[in-house]
Amino acid sequence: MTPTQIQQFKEQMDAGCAVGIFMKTVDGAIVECAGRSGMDFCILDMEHGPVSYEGLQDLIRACECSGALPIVRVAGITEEYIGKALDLGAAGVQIPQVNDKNAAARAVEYAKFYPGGSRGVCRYVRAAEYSSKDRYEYFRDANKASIVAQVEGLEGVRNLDEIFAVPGIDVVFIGPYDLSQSLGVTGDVLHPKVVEQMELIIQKAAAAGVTVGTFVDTVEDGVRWKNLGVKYIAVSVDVGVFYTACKGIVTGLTA
Ligand code: 3PY
Ligand code: MG
Repeated sequence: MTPTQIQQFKEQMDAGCAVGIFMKTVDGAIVECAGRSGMDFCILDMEHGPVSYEGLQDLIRACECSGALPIVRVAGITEEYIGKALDLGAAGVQIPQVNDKNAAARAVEYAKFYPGGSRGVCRYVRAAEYSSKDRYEYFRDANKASIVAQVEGLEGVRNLDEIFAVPGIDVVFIGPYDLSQSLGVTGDVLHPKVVEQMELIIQKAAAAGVTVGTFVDTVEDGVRWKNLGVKYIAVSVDVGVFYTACKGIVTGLTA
C-alpha cells in the first residue's frame, strides 16, 4: 500500500467511517472477496487466527490486489510481532490490550523507524519491495503506517487520557468482547455496563480529537456506533459471516 492510500484511508475516517472485517482465513480468495465488495480494510488476525507469517504475506497481497487496506492484528506488543507484520507490507498494525501509556509507547516504538521509534531496520523485505524501492523513501513512507491501539479493559479505560496523549497512535479501538470480560459480563457486548463504558470512551475521544474504532457483530450495531462518531468499524469475522449465510441456506430449505 502506498502512503497516498494510507492518507486517503485516514481522510475517509475523518470524513465519515471506514468499514472492514476481521479475517481468520488463511485463504487469499476470501480476503479478495472482502476487498472486491468494497470493504475499506481487512484485519488479518494473528491474535486469534491460525495464519503463519508465510500465509500472512499472501493475505496482504490479496488485500492489495482487491483494494482493501491490510491491517494486521498482532498477537501482542513485541518488537518481533509488530516488525514482522510491517516488513511483510501491512499498511497498519492493530495492537491488543493497550492498557496504559507504556504499552502505547512501546507499540509506536516498535512500529516506527527513527525519529518516531526504533523499529528494526531491514530494506530487503517485501514492504521495501525487496530493496528495489529507494531506501530513504522506504524509511520515510514506512513511518506512515497506521497504528491502531485496542483499549479493551477497565485498566485501559482508566488510563485513557495518558493513552490518548501518546504521539503516533492513529486509532483507539474498543474491543467490546474483552471489555465485557473485564466488566464481569463476558460475551454480553450489548450489556448496559459495556455500552456505558464504550460511550464514555467515545465521548472522551471526541473531546481529545482522537479517532475511535470498534468491533460489532451486526451491521445494525455498526450503524448505531457510526452515528455516535465511531470512524473505524470492523463488522464481524469472515467465518462468522460464512456460517450465518450457510445457516440461512439450511434453515431456508429445511423449514
Ligand atoms: C474484542 O472485542 O475484545 C476484540 O478484540 C475485537 O473483537
Ligand atoms: Mg480483544
